[in-house]
Amino acid sequence: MTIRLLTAGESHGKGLVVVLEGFPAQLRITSEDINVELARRQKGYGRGGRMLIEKDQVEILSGVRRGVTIGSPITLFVKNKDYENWEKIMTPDPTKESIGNPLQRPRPGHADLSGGLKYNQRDLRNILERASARETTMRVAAGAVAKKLLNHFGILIQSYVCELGPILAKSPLLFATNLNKRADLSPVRMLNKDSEKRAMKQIDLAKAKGDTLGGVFEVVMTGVPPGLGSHVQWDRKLDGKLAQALLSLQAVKGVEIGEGFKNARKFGSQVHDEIFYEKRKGYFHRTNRAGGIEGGMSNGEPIIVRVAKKPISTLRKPLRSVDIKTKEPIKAAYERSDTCALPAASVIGEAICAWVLADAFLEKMGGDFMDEITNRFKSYLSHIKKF
Ligand code: EPS
Repeated sequence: MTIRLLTAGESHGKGLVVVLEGFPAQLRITSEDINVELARRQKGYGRGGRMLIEKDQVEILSGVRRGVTIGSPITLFVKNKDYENWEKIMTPDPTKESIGNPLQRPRPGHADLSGGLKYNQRDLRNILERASARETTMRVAAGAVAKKLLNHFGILIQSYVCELGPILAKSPLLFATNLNKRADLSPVRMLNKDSEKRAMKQIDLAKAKGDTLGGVFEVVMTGVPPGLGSHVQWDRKLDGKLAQALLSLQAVKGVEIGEGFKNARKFGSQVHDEIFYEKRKGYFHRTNRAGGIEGGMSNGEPIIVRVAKKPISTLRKPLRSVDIKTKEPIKAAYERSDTCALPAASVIGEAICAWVLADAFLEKMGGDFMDEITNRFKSYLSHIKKF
């Protein structure tokens, strides 16, 4: 691992922090670059009341001087505006005041029960506060920095929603550079107006029923040079790293690289992407069923990952659970949440992939400052051209 990332912070605590370690010097980055991505994460049809309270704005605490990285750890901070309403409950200081009723009705599907058992916490708030997807604010902030680096080398990371609950959306025929421009215009990040309408209706239906919805989004990475990741060891494989990182996103239950599951039902001759060569283009494939990764390495084609997110587990019409104090059957706890956070998840997915790709890119190219990395990148590209 060349670069490291650690997030901290509770959903209703004072704020959220991320420390990025190992990022090269000389990268141009401003709060505004990060805020644009944070705002994208806050959007989406089906979100709950919290997004009306927050307007996530980053404060850069270290690692950047006058809009340029200096090679030291980059620390980013985002304030939770809602803390004002939670201070009595969430304050780190011992206080005589009551901290409110302990939460003791674990939600099926959430971290509540497993976390309570593991950390011996009888107030399950001590688990849910950190398990909350509010944490993804900082992964998006980190992803914004990673995207800045990748963009410098012509690598673009975009996403769209392809399935929302039972609604299937059409995939784009071409992965144009304006994929995000189009998806960002849709309240559900779908590229097709008809599916968008149907998806929004489905969210309305879920909301009316006190229920929630998940779905599938796709992240598309273009301009990735061949040779990121490695075939030589299990933990250096790029597909493995992407899958691990994406599965660490709250509520994600499945990751597919390219046409992974479809391919499993076909003959090999119908699956593998044949190799061609043209003097101007170099080596290329006419199909991309592998999703841009072969042997754990990028192969120069767009990297495509599909990610399945389960419906949010906080239900207004709760499922059956057990009171951890009385051991009596009881309905699970409910507190404000989203009906559907899939469009936001797709933006977070971009950030997560950006981080993994930036790490793989820096591992391959090496270097501690941008000019050094640029020279190495150019030399690698000319090696590929001659190969
Ligand atoms: C989120 C903030 C949370 C939830 C959501 C994501 O805020 P609150 O709990 O105050 O409503 O909206 O978290 C969950 C869905 C979850 O299960 O924890 C955010 O900032 O994205």
